[in-house]
Amino acid sequence: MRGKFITFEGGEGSGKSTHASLLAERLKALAIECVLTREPGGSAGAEIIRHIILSGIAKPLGAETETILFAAARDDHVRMTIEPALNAGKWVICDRFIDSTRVYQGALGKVDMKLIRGLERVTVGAAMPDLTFVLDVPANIGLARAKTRRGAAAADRFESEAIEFHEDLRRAFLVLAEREPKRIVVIDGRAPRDVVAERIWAAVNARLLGGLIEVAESVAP
Ligand code: Z5A
Repeated sequence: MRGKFITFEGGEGSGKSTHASLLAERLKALAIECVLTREPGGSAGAEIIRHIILSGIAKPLGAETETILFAAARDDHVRMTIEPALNAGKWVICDRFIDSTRVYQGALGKVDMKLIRGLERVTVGAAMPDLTFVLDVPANIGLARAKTRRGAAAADRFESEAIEFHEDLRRAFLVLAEREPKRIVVIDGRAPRDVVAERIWAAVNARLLGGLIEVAESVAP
């Protein structure tokens, strides 16, 4: 049986990496094999493209070119990592995926949605997420968390954008979630880590495991 595909989305420092990894551990504890991956990156070719994009050297080439670079990375990632895992019955948990392109390059970068949807059709194919979490935190909280975690290292291409950019990102993710309620679940990422983790687990259990696993009470998203 084909595995399930779960993605985590949201602004900087919203907790995507933390919760993608906690969810993978929880699934493994139930003997569900899973692959934890990320975008941009997640395969050898895509990691090279990640380095190019996040260094900022492609920024002067414009938002369309960056969009095409993200798509090239996704194409390699889907073919080399995601599809083989899903076909082998493994679950795939990915830190960022198509919704990041729709928001960063589409809603904020003003790249034509026809180009974005066209690239999605070519790169994603059947690998559409079964479930997507948008971790929602105010931009100032997310950026402060990302800064603490980064320490003395320099901010990357997107982290160094103005606070208004990050607030617009937050709103754009919420708009996407409103449009696709069957796939996208919004989780309040300001809550303590274990509360957020329980809310995510409750949604995975209800939507993908048929409610078979007991979850802690009082975990409504
Ligand atoms: N991008 C794009 O433009 N288009 C695309 O199509 C794709 C991506 C796929 C990738 O950056 C960049 O590429 C990204 C969008 C763009 N923009 N930027 N920058 P990245 O992979 O380097 O970083 P990121 O995806 O933005 O994630 P992040 O900044 O690493 O944050 P995070 O994964 O959401 O958060 P975290 O690392 O799990 O947590 C941050 C800190 O907060 C950490 O110390 C945690 O311990 C702490 N934390 C987590 N949860 C909590 C709670 N609940 N309470 C308190 N503290 C917490």
